[in-house]
Amino acid sequence: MNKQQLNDLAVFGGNKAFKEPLHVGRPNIGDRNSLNERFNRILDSRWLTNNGPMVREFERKIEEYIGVKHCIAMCNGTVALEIAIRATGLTGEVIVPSCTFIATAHSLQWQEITPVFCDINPGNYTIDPGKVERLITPRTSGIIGVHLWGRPCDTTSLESIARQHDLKLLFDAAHAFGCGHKNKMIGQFGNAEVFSFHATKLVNSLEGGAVVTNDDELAGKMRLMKNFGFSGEDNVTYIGTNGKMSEVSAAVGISSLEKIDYFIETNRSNFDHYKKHLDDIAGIDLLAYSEMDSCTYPYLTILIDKDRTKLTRDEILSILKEENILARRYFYPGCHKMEPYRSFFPNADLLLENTNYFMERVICLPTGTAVSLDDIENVCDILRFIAGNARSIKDQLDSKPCVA
Ligand code: T4K
Repeated sequence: MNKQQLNDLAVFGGNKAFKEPLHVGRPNIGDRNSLNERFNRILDSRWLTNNGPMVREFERKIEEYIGVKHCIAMCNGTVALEIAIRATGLTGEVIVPSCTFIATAHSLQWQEITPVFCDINPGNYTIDPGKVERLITPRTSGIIGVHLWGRPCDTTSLESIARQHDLKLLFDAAHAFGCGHKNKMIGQFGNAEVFSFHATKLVNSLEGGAVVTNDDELAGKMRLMKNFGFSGEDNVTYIGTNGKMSEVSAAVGISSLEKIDYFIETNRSNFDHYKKHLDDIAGIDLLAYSEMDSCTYPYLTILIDKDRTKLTRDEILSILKEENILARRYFYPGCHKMEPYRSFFPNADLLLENTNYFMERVICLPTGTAVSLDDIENVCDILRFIAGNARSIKDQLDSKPCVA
């Protein structure tokens, strides 16, 4: 890092710390040789989609990895959620956290099911089971927990509430492929769990997703639903959609899955490096992962306490952006503050105190195999410089507002 004085910051005219943008979600890339070999096999076979051999192999490998009976691969995580919701028979109202990516809520509302937003537990940032029960009404048909940023929900409490109130329980596990909880892999909880294999995820298939379940009947329904409801060449038995994963996506997914240990190890080492270099910066707190769970460290999340940093989260984000550090405030401002939910539930804020607290403070920093330890040190040094010079930066920003 080469920042000695305020004017060295790019926001005040200095050189950018990174010549090229440092993204949050740079994809992990699987082994190219095995990938090219798989692409050739696909082209030679002229089987490009619709439950081809690559998709079946990807599904089998996921079933083995997670230890579940069924994996149904799909074109993306959002469609996988929509299909899981429909196949499980959810209707009316479903309780979900607001502190999640908008796809969790949209996959319900898309089917005219009302997402009822629940606050998160400040201990692990996932849906607070203690608050779920208060939201149950006669119209409630289920709960969707989200293993946010790869942190497992309190599955035991949620399973108990679901059993007691005869509700279905799904998990949006988009961030949690490869994570373990209570000596089981994520994917083994609730009626079904949904993964995303989007480019930015630990394991990716370009675009892709999957539902995993131990329920034979549910799995059968989802297989039909993802292929227009066809149960034979010209026999449609369900309303369905096109949720199929292509062979190319499955090939990328398999090659990515083969490298998962390396991806996890890199994320862990990145996390440790951030921890070491951020540890003593006042007002910047790195969110820990629980030692009780086995983690993949997919998101590197910090909270900014502006009372201590003297700069707001958004001011710090703007300064980082000028340095070419494209950090993100995932998942600001919370689903309840986005349309159509903001209009549906204008008073949602009153019940979402912890969600609002986190959404105002969170920053996700770059991690993954495209980020080097030097990059991380550079990011941390800049954060340290910002925190150490916050008052003068604030004065200079106020006199010359930054445009980022
Ligand atoms: N549930 C949850 C809790 C989720 O987080 C998500 C998706 C879903 C469900 C739905 O799963 P999918 O239907 O997506 O499978 C991204 C992703 O689009 C989304 O998959 C993800 N969660 C969400 C957290 O992040 P954006 O709008 O931030 O993505 P984008 O394209 O701006 O990419 C993020 C960063 O990654 C950028 O800095 C650029 C970089 N990037 C991205 C791509 C696609 C690359 O360097 N290379 C790439 O190829 O939403």
